[in-house]
Parts: sequence; C-alpha cells; structure tokens
Amino acid sequence: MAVHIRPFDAPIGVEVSGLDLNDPLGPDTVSELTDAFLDRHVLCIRDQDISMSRFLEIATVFGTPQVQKVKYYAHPDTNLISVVSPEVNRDREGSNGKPLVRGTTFHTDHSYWPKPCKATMLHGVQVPSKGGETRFCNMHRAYDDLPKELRNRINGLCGIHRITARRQKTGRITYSKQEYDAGPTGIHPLVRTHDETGRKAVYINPNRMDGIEGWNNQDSDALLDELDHACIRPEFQYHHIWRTNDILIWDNRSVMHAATDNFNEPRRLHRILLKGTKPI
Ligand SMILES: O=C(O)CCC(=O)C(=O)O
Ligand SMILES: [Fe+2]
Repeated sequence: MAVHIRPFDAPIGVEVSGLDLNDPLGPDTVSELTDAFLDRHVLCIRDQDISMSRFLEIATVFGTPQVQKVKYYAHPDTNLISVVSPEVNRDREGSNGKPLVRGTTFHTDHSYWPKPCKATMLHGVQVPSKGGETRFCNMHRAYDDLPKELRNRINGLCGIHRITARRQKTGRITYSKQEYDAGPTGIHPLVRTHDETGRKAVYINPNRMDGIEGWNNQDSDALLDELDHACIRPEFQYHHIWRTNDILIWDNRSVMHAATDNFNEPRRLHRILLKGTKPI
C-alpha cells in the first residue's frame, strides 16, 4: 500500500497511513515525512505495531533520542523511553481524586533546559476508547495573529523558564530554596525563530515560567497573562483522538501541547524526546 499523507482539518497536523515502520524506511518516504513535520508540526503515523527498540530506531530518523531526565517516569528497560500513564502516578493524586495525569496545562517540553528537546514522540501502546486526547496549539499562527503592538512589545524580550516556576499552574506549587537553586533554568526569547524553517513563533510555557528577564513579577505577570490569553485560542488548535498504535511526533519549536484527564480506562504511551539546540 502506498504511503498517504493527509492534512488534518485543523491548523496543525497530518495523518500518515499505508506505512509499516517495521519495514526499512526509504529516503523518499523520510523526506516526505520530514517535510510534513516541518510544515504541519505534528505527524500522526497510524497502525504502528512496533517494538520499543524499533521505536527508538525510527526516532533516529528524526533526530537524536535523549535520556529522560525525570527518572521517576523512565521505562525500567531503557532510560531513552519514558512511560506516560496515570498508573506510574499511583501515589500522586490529580485534582479529581484519581492518579495524576501529567501535562494537562498547555506547555512545551523541557523549556527549562538551556537546550530544550526539539521534538517529542509518543507511541499509543494502550489508549482509552473515550477521552485522553492530546491537544496542540500552533504557536506560529499565534505569533502571526498577535496584535502588531503586542508583537512589537515582546520582540527582543527573554522569558525565564524553570521546572520550579513561580507561575506554575498545576502540580506542586512550593519548592524549598535548595530545590529551587538546583533546578535547571532556560532563558529564551519570547519570539523564537525556528532553526530549520526560519518561521517565528511565540515561545512560552505557561506552567514553567518565572517571568521576563530583567522585569519585576508584577509586570512579568501582566505580560505573560496577556500572551497566554492571546495564544491559547481554539482556532489555533488540533485535538488528537488516540487510536491504539498511533505514533505522534510533534515539534516543540512550533507547538504547545496538553494532555486531557477525561478518561477512565487504561492509557499508556511510550515517549521519546529528541535533542534540540539553544532557542534563537
Ligand atoms: O499525555 C499526553 O497526552 C501528553 C503528555 C505530555 O505532555 C508529554 O508526553 O510531553
Ligand atoms: Fe509534554
């Protein structure tokens, strides 16, 4: 069957069908997938019944897998894959009295590192029949649609990203001074230029930011609240409804994403992060 690439009816994403990643990937297919990834920011490759080791091999087509820094979530067999499942969080409770579902606030992965991962890959090993969508927000579209005056205001400013962020909206709010000092920090432009396409995007992480470099908390909060509000809009979004054996690959330079905790059946995804460069 021929490989078929179809854009979703949304401002992000393509569906790839007719591909079996157990077979060798030819150079033409690699280049079609890479073009679609850069153009539409999220690839969904359907029906991939592949092993973890093949998932890792496929990841190398798109980049270099990096060690999962949060050891708590690492797969017991390899620290290049982590497990996304409330099962892993049995002893951590979310807001609804059930085990915590991570990442339910819009975010971009690992922005609190000096070189955040460029892409994230998820393999839907077990997915619920209802709920548990992954939502995406197109941050190039968000940038293009900002009022000109706001675009001018954020040009040249840098955001301070920390895992222990003051503005954290979900998860643990308070950290000891020791934890705070030990956490990594990423200081990145609010307007990020994609290193491969040259396109500009708003680069924020509502759950992981302390403020604007050189600004006080009050002024930082006012601007970051304004940006969150301007960027996270339904018309920039695609909501992915999972099917078993979907592989999703998204570009953290171009989109924010969020999990949805509206499911009651098992949900288990394998996750690979691909190394990135310092945002410019
Ligand atoms: O569970 C999801 O839908 C997304 C999880 C997530 O944020 C991630 O893997 O980076
Ligand atoms: Fe995430």
